[in-house]
Amino acid sequence: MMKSKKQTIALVVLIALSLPAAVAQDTEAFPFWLPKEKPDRELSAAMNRNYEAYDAPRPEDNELYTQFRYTELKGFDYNNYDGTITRRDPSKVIYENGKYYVWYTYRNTKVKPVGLRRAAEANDTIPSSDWDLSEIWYATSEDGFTWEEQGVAVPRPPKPEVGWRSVTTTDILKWKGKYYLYYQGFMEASGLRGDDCPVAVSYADSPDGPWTAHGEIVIPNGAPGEWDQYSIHDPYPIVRDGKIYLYYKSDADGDPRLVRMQGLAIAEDPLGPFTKHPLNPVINSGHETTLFPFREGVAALVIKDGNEHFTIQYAPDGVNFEIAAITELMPIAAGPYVPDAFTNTDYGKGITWGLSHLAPAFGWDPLVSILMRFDCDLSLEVDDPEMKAHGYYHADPNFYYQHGLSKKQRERIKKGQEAKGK
Ligand code: AAL
Repeated sequence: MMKSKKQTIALVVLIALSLPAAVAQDTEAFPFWLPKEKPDRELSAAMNRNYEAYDAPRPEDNELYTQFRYTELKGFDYNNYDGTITRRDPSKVIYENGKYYVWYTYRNTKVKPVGLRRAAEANDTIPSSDWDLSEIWYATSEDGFTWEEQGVAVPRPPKPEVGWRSVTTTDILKWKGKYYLYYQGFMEASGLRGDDCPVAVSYADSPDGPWTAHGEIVIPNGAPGEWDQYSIHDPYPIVRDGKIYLYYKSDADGDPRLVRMQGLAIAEDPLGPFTKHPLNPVINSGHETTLFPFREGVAALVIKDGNEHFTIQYAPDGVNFEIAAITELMPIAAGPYVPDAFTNTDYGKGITWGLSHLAPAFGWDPLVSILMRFDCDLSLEVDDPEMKAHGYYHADPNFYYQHGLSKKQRERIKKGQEAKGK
C-alpha cells in the first residue's frame, strides 16, 4: 500500500520527534529502537541469545554474518560436462610470485564414474566415485576470476604406496618458506566399504613444485570403534600458536545415514607427528572443512550436514566452537584466500573470497563437478553492506519445484488423504 507523501512526512516527523526519547527508551515493552547493547531488563531466551551469542544484535553489524555471491570461472574445460573430466574440492588459495595459486582434485578418465553404489564394477580405467582415479592438479590466476591450468602437482603413486588408487581433496600449508600439500590417499576404490582413506602429504620448495611425496600416512584413521576409524577427509591446515592446526572431517555413525563432524590434529612439524585433540570432534556438523583465523580465535563455515548446518561458527581457542551466525547458500567445499592463514597471527582479519565447487554440477549422471568463485564479507577490513543483506530472493519458481516430492512421498500423502476418505 503506497504511503501518500503527507503520510511519509508525518512518519518522518514522528520518528524525528520521538528519536531523542528513543535513545533513553524507558518503555514498558521492549523498545522500538533495537538497543545496541544488552538492555538492563528481563529478556526472553531468544533476546538474551541475540545479545549473548552473536557479534551484534543485527546481522548487518555481525562481522561473522555474510551472504555469498558466485561467479563462473574462466579457463577450465570440462569436455562438454560428459563426466570424463572433473575438478573439485579446491584448496585454500595462496598468493605467491605475484599471482594466485589453487590446487584441486582432477580426474580425467576415459569413461564417467559408475557411482559409489556400483564401486564393485570399478577397475583401473572405470572410476567408482567422482573423485576416484584422481590426481591433484593446480592452476594460477592474476585476478581470481580467470585461471590458467598448470597441470599435475601430485600424481597417483605406484601401488601399494598411500594414495595409489586416488589422491584427492587437498589443502596447502606454507611453513618456514616451504610448501606442503595434504591430501586424502585412497588405497581402494571409494565406495567398496565406504569412503575410506587416511591423509598423506607431499612437500616442495616452490608452489610450482616439484612435489616430493612423504610416502607415509600423517593423519591416520582412528582406532577401531572410534568416530574417525574409517575416513580422514578434507585435511585443512592453518598456523596458530606457532603450531600446525589441521582440521579434518570424518564420516561417522552410518545407520546407514552418515554423520559428518570435524576434528583437529596439532603438530609442531608439517610431517608430524600430529596429535588428535582429546575433545574431538570439535565441530558437530558440516561437510567439507573451511576455517580461517579470526580475531584471537578461529572461525569455521559449517555447511550441509548436522544439527548446525549452514552456520558460521567461532572458537576463541580454536577448539570450542559456538554458532556465530546463520546464513544460506553457503559455498560448498570452500577454499578461501586467507592472507593470514600461515602468518601465526594472533588477530585474524578474515576472508572475502575463494573457490568452491558444485558436486555434482548437473545432476547425478554424468557425475561431473566444477569449480566456481565465491565472494563474501567475513573480513574486519571490509564493510560491504550488500553482503550483509539477508534472505535471498530466488526469482524463479523452478528453483523450488526442482526440489519436488519423491514418488514415495506422493504415495504417502495420497494414502493419508484416502485414509481421511478425501
Ligand atoms: C568431498 C570430501 C571428500 C570426500 C569426497 C571427496 O566432499 O568430503 O573428498 O572423500 O567428498
